[in-house]
Amino acid sequence: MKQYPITVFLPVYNFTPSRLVSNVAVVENYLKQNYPQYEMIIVDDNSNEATRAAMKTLVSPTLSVLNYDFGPSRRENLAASFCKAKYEYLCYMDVDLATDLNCLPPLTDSLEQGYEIAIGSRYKGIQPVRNRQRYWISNTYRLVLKILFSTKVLDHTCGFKAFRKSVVVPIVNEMGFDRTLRRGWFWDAEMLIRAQDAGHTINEIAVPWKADNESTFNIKRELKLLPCLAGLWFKRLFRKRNRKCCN
Ligand SMILES: Nc1nc2c(ncn2[C@@H]2O[C@H](COP(=O)(O)OP(=O)(O)O)[C@@H](O)[C@H]2O)c(=O)[nH]1
Ligand SMILES: [Mg+2]
Repeated sequence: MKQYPITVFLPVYNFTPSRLVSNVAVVENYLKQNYPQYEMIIVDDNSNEATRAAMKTLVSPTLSVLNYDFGPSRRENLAASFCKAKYEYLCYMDVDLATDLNCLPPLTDSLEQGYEIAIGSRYKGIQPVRNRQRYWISNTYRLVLKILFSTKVLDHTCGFKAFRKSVVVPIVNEMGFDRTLRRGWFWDAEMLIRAQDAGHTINEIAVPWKADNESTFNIKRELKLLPCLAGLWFKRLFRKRNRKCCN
């Protein structure tokens, strides 16, 4: 049993109702056995009726549901919810439980040891089993991030991350809310790039990960993130130039 409490965010969008109910029960059971105090917060991004109805059946003093009528936003509403966490250590995880729950304590222990951010990584030593299309998209994206931002992180996108609230909330505020919802999954990369620029400590931990058949991934939608990616690149370029001018 750990010595510290934790807030767990579960982002949800149009998820099979029966799986939602059983997976939330699995998470709750795991937290009960491993943490002295915990809370779970479901972040629903304007899901369909069936998913919302399933959420209503999930009544527990340790669970709350935040229903947004603006979405799907991928990460915007999730990030905006971080300030509502009751505890200093917070994490989010995909509700399809693609990452083994036993990987959660190493993440939160890293925070306890002094890291400010701890992230699950599917590319540390191992390559996740994925279909060919996702494999190439994912590896191309990783290469682009490395070339453009010199990031040290190997896997920005894994939906299994933990933060100190006092560190992540200011970053979220600095990033602002993208009302166009174009940023999508790039939110994760932008947050980690900004965190590295600000000198925050990040522990990247290898996690086993299994691809789930239920996926909201859509390449046409994800391509909308490209202007956001270019925007951050230019912002950093000008910041570097200004710094040089001042020196
Ligand atoms: N709140 C919120 N959650 C989302 C959205 N899209 C996906 N999710 C959730 O994010 C997690 C990962 O999504 P998934 O479709 O499995 O992505 P994949 O594993 O990369 O194919 C799951 O828990 C989804 O229910 C969204 O727009 N808003
Ligand atoms: Mg998934």
